[in-house]
Amino acid sequence: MGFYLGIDVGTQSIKGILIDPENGQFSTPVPVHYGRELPQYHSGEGFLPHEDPAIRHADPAMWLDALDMLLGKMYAQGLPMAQVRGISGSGQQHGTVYLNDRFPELLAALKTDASLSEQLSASFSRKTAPIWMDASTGAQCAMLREKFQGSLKERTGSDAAERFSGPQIMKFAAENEADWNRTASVHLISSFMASVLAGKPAPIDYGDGAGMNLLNLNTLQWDREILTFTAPDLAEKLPPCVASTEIAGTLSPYFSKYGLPAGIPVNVWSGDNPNSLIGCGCVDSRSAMISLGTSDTFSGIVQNFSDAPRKNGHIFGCPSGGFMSLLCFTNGSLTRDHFRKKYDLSFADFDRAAASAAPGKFQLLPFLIAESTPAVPKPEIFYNFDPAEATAGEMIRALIESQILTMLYHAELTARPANIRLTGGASASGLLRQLIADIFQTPVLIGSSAETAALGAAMRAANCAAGMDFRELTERFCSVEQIIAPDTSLGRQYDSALQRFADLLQAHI
Ligand code: XUL
Repeated sequence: MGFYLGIDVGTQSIKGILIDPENGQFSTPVPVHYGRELPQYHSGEGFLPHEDPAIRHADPAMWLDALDMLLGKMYAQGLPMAQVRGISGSGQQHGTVYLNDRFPELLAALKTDASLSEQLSASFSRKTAPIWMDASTGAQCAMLREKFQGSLKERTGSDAAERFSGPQIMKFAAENEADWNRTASVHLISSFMASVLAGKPAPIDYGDGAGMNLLNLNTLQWDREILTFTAPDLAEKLPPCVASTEIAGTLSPYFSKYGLPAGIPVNVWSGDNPNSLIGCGCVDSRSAMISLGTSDTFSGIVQNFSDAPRKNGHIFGCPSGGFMSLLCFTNGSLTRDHFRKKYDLSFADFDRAAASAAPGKFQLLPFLIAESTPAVPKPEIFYNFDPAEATAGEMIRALIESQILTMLYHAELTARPANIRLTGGASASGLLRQLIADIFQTPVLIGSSAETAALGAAMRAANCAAGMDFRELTERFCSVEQIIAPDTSLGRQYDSALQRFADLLQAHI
């Protein structure tokens, strides 16, 4: 039945994985790190340096070069590219790519003797793409809130959020009128990359489309009234929005240079969170997912939009049907890493230092960069202890525990989930695994792949191109390798830590 390719265009790197559904096996993920392998883009952490910490943009040509480099690496490694029968992908959510009217013609004319960036850079109507870490649209969010009040969340599944595509488009259209007029289409990173593979403009899916503050989740159509308020002629500039199971087109002959067969189905791409939910093996509302990546996220599945949590976070389409809830905590791994470097510790010593401190003793609000949940536009750290008196271990434990307590606090759980599927780079840490189990008092399940966004994309490719059922794919690819049981003797201690964390939040935010 062949192989299926999943590609994940993340914040700091792009990754590819091949799955073989017949044997339930997947290849070792192949990565390209933008900062290290594409230094010409000066984007060490995946975005261009800017003196204003609220401005976080990337050069979209970097993602094109990364795609060429990734497929080149996979081909050179001898992976069975000629036997690939379908492709799908995952993009960091919310980022927008602005294209002029030459985009369709340049896509259709791709030649194998030049790179993607050489051939497609002339189609950008805006040189840079704001990514999900951008928090510069406070004024636009305020306008959206004033105009639509609570109905924005009732319609789009989210209150106005700085990083969401709608407020970003609104800002660009208002501040750069001439460039906006030259913009013929606005794509998400996911639909932009799918367009490149398909050699023609691709639709946006309900999973990633819901992260724009523009899609009405009651009707699954772009909300005309919100579009009109956001930017002139936006309705004409957005691709259609479709279910995540749809085909975007067939693979452009350009990719034959990497041994891939032209004409195989390209599934519409989705966001990294909807893809991770699939790759993690979350198939129903009993499981929750925590992803510890550049950002930390907490997600669950609901069948109906009307059943979704209402107060915090966001609702997106779930690629296997229904909807997913998502809480995004911007201060994830980058913040853990900052503390690790501050104390000059290796990863193992970082964990050891935290393990040496007492559980649930101190809490802090770790907003080292602008935070999404709760919305905190300016970096600031608040403590309920004197940081000058704390040991490195106490400080690190306070950070990690508070990052988990904020998930529990904001998750609006009516009952603890039956289990938590854990993914993302930092999920390799034994300490983080145990602390999540202890603080949530819920078993934590570790799957066989940490690259759940790329794996989920590959599983979606097999579903789209070969009609394989998601439950069957989950059984084959999402086996549980390890179960971490909570230490029930710590339940009471963490209940009071949660109360102290809530008091700290209420005192400052
Ligand atoms: C979700 C969010 C991040 C990005 C990058 O709303 O902003 O999780 O998708 O991972």
